[in-house]
Amino acid sequence: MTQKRLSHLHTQDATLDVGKDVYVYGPDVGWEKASVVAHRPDGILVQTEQGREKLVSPMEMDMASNTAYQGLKDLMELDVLVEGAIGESVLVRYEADQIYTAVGPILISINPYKTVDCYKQEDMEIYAEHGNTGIGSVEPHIFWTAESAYSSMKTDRKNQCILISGESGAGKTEATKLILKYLTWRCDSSGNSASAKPKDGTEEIGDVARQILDSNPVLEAFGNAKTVRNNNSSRFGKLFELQLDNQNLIVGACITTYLLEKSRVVHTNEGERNYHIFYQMCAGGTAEQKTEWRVSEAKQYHYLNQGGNISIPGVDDKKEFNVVQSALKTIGMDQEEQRKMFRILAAILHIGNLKFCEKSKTEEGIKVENPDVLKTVGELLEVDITELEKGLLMRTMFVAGEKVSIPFKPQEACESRDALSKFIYDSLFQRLVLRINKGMDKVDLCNLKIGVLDLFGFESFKVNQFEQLCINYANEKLHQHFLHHFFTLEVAEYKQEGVSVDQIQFTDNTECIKLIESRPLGVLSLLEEECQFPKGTDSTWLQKMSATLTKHPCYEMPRINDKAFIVKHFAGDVVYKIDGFLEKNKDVMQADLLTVLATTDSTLLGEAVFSMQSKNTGGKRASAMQTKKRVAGQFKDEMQLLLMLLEHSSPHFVRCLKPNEKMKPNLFAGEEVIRQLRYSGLLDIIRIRKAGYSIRMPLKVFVSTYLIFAQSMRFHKTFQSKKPNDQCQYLIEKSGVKLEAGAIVVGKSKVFIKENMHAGALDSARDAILSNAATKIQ
Ligand code: AOV
Ligand code: MG
Repeated sequence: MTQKRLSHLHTQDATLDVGKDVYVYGPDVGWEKASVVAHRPDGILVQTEQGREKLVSPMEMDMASNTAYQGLKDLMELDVLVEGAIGESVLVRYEADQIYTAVGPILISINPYKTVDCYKQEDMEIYAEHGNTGIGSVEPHIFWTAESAYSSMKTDRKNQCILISGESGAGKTEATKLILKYLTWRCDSSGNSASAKPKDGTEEIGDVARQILDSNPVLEAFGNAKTVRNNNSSRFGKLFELQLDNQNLIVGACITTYLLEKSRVVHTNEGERNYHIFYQMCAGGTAEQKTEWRVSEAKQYHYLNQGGNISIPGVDDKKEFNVVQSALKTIGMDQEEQRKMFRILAAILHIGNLKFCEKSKTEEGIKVENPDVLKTVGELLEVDITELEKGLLMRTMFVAGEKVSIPFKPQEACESRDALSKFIYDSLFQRLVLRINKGMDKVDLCNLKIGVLDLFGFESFKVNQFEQLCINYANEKLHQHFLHHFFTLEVAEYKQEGVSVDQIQFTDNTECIKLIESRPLGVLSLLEEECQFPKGTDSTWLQKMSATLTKHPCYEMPRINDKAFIVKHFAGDVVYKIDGFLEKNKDVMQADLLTVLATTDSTLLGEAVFSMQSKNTGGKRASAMQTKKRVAGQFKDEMQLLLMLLEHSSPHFVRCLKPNEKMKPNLFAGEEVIRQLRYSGLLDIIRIRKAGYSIRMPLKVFVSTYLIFAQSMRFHKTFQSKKPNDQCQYLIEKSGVKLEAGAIVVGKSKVFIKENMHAGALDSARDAILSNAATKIQ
């Protein structure tokens, strides 16, 4: 979505006099600092700080800031509010390895793509001691946000949630880990902890903290993968809830996950990898383990070698496998349980290598080309090999009440094979999350919660599909929550107080959300509907969308490719290719194969399959043929639930930014950073907060603070009989302070004051009276 810049200049502005400092805009470089050299008929000649001369139009210039060069801790304190100044200030900090900046209560974090030395024990101690006193006394930091969530919880006795957003690779997951590191330490060592620890040793808090921290390597091994945007991209969303008791100590935690990208198990694009755990097994399994799994090198497996990326620079899969195995132990999975799980993962790799071909020219039907692989799969899954083979080669149908078997074509068998792998992997992942929670969820002992939300970041690839639509939809919902918190509530408060709301303008994303989730005419509803038509295809779905949504402001048809549509997201336009949408949304698994899985002798697989079925059918044991809620519908419900939860907790926002697309340290692409700040609504927030009333005092507080202005009137009946808002008005007039129009507005229950300096002026006037009085007495 194109958004307006904060301001621009005109030739006659005094700020453009020769010799003045300005910011100039260039399409590739973004904003640069420069000074005015001369005025020419066709523009203004400037010299940039790098010494280049440029002819620019006043439209592409802004006046320079006198404070940005200092790299301000809080962007709200900038003297001029222009993009160039914001970029300059953030850059100055970035170059000094200060990756955090505050925007009022919001934290901006720029991915350093290198180790920065600010997460030590001493650093945590600083924030525990001073973090609650505001950004004045400490540097903005992820620990500062964590501390403010913790201290708000303590004082307000309300659930808190830290919401981390940003594009893929911006640093959300790293931020989440740092927050957990801080909070597990903080709530374990806070003043009252020592005396509050149970003496009988039944609830060793340290163990819970360790379990919480160790759940991360496990979840990352199973749910993260290399994409072209991030070598450790989270392919699922997660909400991590820390549970605290009435003494504010951690007693447990619970993880909720959202929509694991299943398709990655069977297919990866160029330059990408499957989930880390598979490569870790291949690289780090002992000889004994590998014999049991019958697994060799990663490059032997179709599921692992498609993207061409077997290893990630700087990552040692072998070492990671040891970390994961020991973390699995911490979360309570013993050797035997781990063994069972790895067998099933190994089975998935072998399933991917199964090949099918026609039996022969004369004989109808297909066969498995590599029966030895089939045998391995059957043994690892502990199912009957003949039944498994049947399930893979043909489908059972009921025709006029009679059971008939219809053989697949080789291509159909491959699809069915892949569906089997996806189902098994997803079931295992869900079970793993359940398993982690089983060890640490202590909701009964919990009094208040601090949530940390780490969703998959906004994505726009060359080819975007069903998964990207879900991911980007989730980001829209989160963005809406953010906007609602900062703007909608602000507008509502002004309106309620009878204060003019002219200045509050922001780029709302309601339309885009409506486009995606409206019923019956929204992208997801139409998809759902098409999935119900026996003859529905991706193309018929697109036709329906084109017929009904073309006029929507956030929907567009691409000019060249007719098998795609464009959604104008808050973070940019994304072209979605329609191929595979219906199939991914239906997510069907052959009933016959499900029946085979249900007969497994592996307790772990049986449990995983059962818990998956229960989840999809509301707890009833499903027959293999039972239909379930489709993927998009289920995801939409989950998002709805998440949003409800967020609305009932106090939010703290962290906005992660990518300094460049190359994943490189010390490289600041100014234009990229400003683009992210712009669409994330942060520039709007700075503008509105500055223009708006940052100080709000209840009428009574205002009267008692500035009562001195009433002087002799104070005890006078006429003053006492005035209504509180008239009293405030009277005090403002009597203060003698010269105020700009609208600088202070008396609302129905509060006095609204613009920026600190106006309150400062009132305070100075009051102090002057007080010190005068004091002198007189002396
Ligand atoms: P994401 O969670 O926002 O992307 P990550 O948190 O995985 O992004 O960060 C990507 C990579 O950036 C990490 O693997 C680190 O190498 C580096 N990084 C991020 N934050 C820091 C930091 N504070 N210090 C040092 N390096 C950092 V995605 O999950 O793709 O949306 O789906
Ligand atoms: Mg992540």
